[in-house]
Amino acid sequence: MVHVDVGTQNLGGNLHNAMRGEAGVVILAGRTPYTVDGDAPGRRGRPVNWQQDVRDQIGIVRPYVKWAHELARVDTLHQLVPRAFQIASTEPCGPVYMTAAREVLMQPMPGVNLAMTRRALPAIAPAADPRAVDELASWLADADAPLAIAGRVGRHHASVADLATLAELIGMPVIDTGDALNLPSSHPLLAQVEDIARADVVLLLDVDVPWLPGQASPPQGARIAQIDVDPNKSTIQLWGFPVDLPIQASTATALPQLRAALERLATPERRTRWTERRRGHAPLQPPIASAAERAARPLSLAWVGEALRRALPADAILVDEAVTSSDQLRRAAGRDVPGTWLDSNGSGLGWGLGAALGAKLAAPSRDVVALVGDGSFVFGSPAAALPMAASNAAPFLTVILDNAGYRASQRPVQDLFPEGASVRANAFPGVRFDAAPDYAALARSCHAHGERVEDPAELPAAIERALRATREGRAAVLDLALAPI
Ligand SMILES: Cc1ncc(C[n+]2csc(CCOP(=O)(O)OP(=O)(O)O)c2C)c(N)n1
Ligand SMILES: [Mg+2]
Repeated sequence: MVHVDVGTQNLGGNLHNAMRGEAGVVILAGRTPYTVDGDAPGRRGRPVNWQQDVRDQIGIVRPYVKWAHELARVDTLHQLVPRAFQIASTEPCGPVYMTAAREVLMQPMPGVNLAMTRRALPAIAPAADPRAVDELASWLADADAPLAIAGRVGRHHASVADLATLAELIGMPVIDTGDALNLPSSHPLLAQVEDIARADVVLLLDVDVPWLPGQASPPQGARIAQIDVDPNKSTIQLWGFPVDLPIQASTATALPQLRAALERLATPERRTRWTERRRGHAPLQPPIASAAERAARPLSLAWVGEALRRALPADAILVDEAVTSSDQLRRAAGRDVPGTWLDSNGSGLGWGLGAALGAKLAAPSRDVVALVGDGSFVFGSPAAALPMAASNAAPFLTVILDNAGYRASQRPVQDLFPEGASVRANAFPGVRFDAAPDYAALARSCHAHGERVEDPAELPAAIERALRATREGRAAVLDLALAPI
């Protein structure tokens, strides 16, 4: 619930994230009162009621919402409000937006009809066309080097096991983009980006950006198939990835269908081949921090990831907004249980703290850890998020990967202008923090446990102290001193 146009604008990048992450969020915003005089209760009475009367309030959110509506009458609310929830939670899920003026909200409603709340259900997502599944199965059965690229498959937790079983059956390596936990991070068939360049059949599963230009991409002759509830990527203007067999379906339904189709094709010769493929894939090396990494000061990411892996129970939920630290941490922190790695799927930083708060509210008995960059920590409004954690009994742990700046913003300057003025002068205005706050003190001022960690030997104990604080009901913030950018 947000305040008219200005509160809507404050949703900012998180509305983008909700769309990209297919989060079914129902947003209700005020709309300035319609009437100036007359006797309708709720008419205008303050300067803001004119100031907030903007030309197109819904236009602020239009590119990001699946549906938006100005609630103008009380006698349609019993239909429109359930409809908002229905649309938000039908796949692909996403935000919806409603506005309501005070005159509407203050009108009496004799006899509330709640029948529609039970009869406006999210639509059942589509299964895949059986002929298309058979065709895809025949491609995969006889491919030399099949490869799946999984984006949001693990949003449906049961699909993680479905993907693993399918991959194991036919010996198909899987790239997990990290948009969700798609395959357990200890799974032997996990693949890396370089493997794309060797694939002859590529299967895109709920993935928005399967590879990057200039990095590994499939060979010219590779056949590319896709299973996605929105294979057109209709919310992205230019997509530009070639697909030879786009199948519109929920992967939750289509992966078991595909496995059944492959079982039907499983002759003894093929099974032998699939087993060879499976054995031929070299599992990624388990990320173990070296002695040097364990002792490094400033702290190394390898050691941070390992210390977290040792301290956290298997069902702890990690919320990832670690930006340039994320890939390495994801591997090192080792997540095997579905739903234990959450990512915004978008690019609006400032999501992590609120997302961790939400995760903790949803799973109060589990440890919830936000992994955030120092920039992202500030974007996440800690002075709002931490007190909210206190007042809502939702204590989560925040780990700040503190490299004293925006590493992600410094990199393109170095890459695109290697001889440029910034590189030559080693000066990156606005990107390196020369007056950063004391994050641990900031946390303590917001009812949270707060510590800065510089000594690698202290890290495990500091994590234990912070986790203990959260388990005793207090949010915690660990500011980890990485090498400054
Ligand atoms: C709301 C918002 N503003 C700006 C950006 C652009 N941006 C992308 S990464 C980044 C730096 C993030 O810094 P930090 O969280 O410290 O992570 P690091 O890059 O240092 O790993 C910025 C500013 C963004 N993605 N979202
Ligand atoms: Mg940073």
